[in-house]
Amino acid sequence: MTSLPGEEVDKITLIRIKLPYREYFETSFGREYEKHTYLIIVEAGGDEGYSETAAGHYPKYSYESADIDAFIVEKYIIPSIEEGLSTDPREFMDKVSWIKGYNMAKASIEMALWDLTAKLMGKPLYKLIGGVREYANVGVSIGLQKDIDTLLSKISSYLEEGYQRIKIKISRGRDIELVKAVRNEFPDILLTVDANGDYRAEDLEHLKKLDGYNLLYIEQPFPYWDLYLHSKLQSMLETKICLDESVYNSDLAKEAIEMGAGKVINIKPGRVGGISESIAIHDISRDYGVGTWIGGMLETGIGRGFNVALATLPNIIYPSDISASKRYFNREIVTEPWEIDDKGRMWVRKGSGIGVEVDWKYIEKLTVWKKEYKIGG
Ligand code: OSB
Ligand code: MG
Repeated sequence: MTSLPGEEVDKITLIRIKLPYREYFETSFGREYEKHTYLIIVEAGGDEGYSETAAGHYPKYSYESADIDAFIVEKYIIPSIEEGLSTDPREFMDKVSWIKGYNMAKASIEMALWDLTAKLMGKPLYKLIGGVREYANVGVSIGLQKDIDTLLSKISSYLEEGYQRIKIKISRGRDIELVKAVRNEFPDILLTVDANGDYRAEDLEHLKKLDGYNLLYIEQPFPYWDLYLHSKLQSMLETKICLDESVYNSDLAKEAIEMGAGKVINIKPGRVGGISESIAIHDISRDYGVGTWIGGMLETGIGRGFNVALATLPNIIYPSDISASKRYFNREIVTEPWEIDDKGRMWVRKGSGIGVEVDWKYIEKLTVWKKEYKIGG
């Protein structure tokens, strides 16, 4: 990476918000009815960078949550940087590397620094990080539904909208019959399943039944810490395994690939600690011939801007979990909702950084609390 501007950061603002989802989202770890996150604003050189934490209302996807991350920011991250911070995201990561874990908390600031850096350079973020196209190829992730008919009708309307790939959530006891019904109705679509780590060693034989439905891959069948079981299942299957929760840094990406724990990697910037680490995982996967895509955390229009930028990288060869704003929210916190075209592409914004305008009036209504931290002398 070439040299980045490195202005001095003046202020960091954290705004804890909640906003309703259009409908609840159910996975093997439970239902979420509202988006809970905090927004970050970093200020330097008269410009502002934005981001949000990917962590949700409760620590169910991982040990992080919006409130836990806000605490980590105030208690450990701010004291590590308050004497002075340059806008270079890599310097920020060095300063907080002593804090174990909490990748989403770190990423919430690292990503705002990338947005700000791109703005200071007057460049769209996707160009700064080496994107090779001006759009993301996108699919949709559909939660567990009340019955199979509802699932099938949702799939058919998302396909009509243009989504290139359908992912359905599965869990122990709610799997084969869903896949069978979907394949029956839609024999040729790009189809994947995501278990969010619900299965255990005793399910290995059962999971073999997922072979034979022509799935593009099976996402995260086992808990995040269990690369061994993933490698065992991968050796029993024709279908590729895709790792999500398990891969939280680039060393793990390399080792998971080498031990045969998966043949596809879902990259989420929050989960891995930001944009730099996302690029590192992207590059390592490419070196091994492993395809990647960008995952989603039901982000607001701010987080989505980063996901779209990352999805323009060359080794993003599968459709990403990046859907239109209206799939998540009745009203967005950015002034222009994200949309897809009829070929299932989401186009990057032309402005510098992630290129979104924020609807501050609406955010005021969604605000639970707000804090400001002065940085440097
Ligand atoms: O496992 O990919 C996941 C949402 C929240 C937490 C975990 C996951 C998801 C999704 C939704 O699948 C992806 C999206 O549309 O943002
Ligand atoms: Mg997943």
